[in-house]
Amino acid sequence: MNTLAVYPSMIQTMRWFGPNDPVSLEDIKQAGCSGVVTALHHLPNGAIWTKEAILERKEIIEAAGLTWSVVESVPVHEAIKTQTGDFDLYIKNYASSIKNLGACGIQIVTYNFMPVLDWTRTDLAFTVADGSKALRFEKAAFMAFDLCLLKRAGADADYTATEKQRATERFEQMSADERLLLQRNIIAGLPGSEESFTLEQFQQTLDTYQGIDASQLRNNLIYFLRAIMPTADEAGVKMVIHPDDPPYPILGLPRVLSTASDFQTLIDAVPSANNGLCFCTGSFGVRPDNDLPAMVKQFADRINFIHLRSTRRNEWGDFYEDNHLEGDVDMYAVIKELVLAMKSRNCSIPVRPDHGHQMLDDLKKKTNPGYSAIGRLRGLAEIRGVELGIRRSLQEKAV
Ligand code: DNO
Repeated sequence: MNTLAVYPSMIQTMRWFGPNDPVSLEDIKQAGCSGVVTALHHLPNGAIWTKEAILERKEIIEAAGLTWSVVESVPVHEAIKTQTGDFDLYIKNYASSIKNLGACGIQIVTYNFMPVLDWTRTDLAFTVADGSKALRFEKAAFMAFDLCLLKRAGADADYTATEKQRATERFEQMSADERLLLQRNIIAGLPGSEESFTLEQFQQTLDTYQGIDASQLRNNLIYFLRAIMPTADEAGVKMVIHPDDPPYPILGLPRVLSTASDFQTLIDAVPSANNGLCFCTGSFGVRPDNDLPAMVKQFADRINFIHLRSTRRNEWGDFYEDNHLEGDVDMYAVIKELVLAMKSRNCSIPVRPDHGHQMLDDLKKKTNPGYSAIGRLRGLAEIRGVELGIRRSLQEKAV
């Protein structure tokens, strides 16, 4: 008899970038996962995901004995975010993809509404004390990119005199190669972001946001959700928005999903139960004013996908990705709230260890930044242990 049955457990998954991912489905299975999180990365943003293409991918996953638990992501075309050009057509295409996914039995879809860049880091190989490599966002380097490499019009007004001085000093310390690497890290596209730019293209894309402030971007998001949600409801698909990473404005671009109040505004505007959240502790956790366990409690009915990762920040606003149970995120308290949420909803929610350090044998390999096998295996193993301990002690208390 499974004495823990009354406390449902999370569905353990890992992200898989498709057949070219150096981490195989067999690796993911050996890590103890039952599910896979993936997307049709080969399709351009805005294209309709046909049933044939979805089923082809689904069969590959199922042949390995796994389930396609979550789509991450069906990317939102930039025209939808700025409401320009063919945005209505792209919304229709998006709805068709959702309908097709639902028809193929895939019921959770992640997306984000971050302008231009998906997640952003300045350093993809930051060596931590134990010799493993982590992803890092260093504010001075980011400002140096903005002010000295991109030379963005308006950047000057976005920073204080002290920040500008730090940025210039940082820039002067960098070699030509380091400057190029920084630029590449920021605009050449991180895994899953689907977009990659040259410096000129990047500036042109930033320019498309002229005149779009946070309230306009929020309206565009609400417009998009109101348009697609009836299709999602009919198809039985839960939409889960991923928070901004980092969770504050960068490059003069607006942000609309960085705090609890941002998400509350979204569900007030579009109340469908399928308007949900991808609860990413690494993204939300960068802001000290986000109380993560309280957010799980507040949105217990809306969290339909979980990313567990912990960041460690300093007084400058820099952060790096720490081990999953270290850093600023109180992982025990977050997992406990998640266990309670699943209990009250009587359901299991898919989770993935979000990122991991490049470590051990993976240091010798070419890996997708953040998505090497061994670091994620470690993260998942730790999370799994914490969850089991919590479920078991709650269960024992109950009997
Ligand atoms: C980074 C990821 C993000 C995420 C998207 C969701 O590792 O968490 O790229 O997949 O923002 O749309």
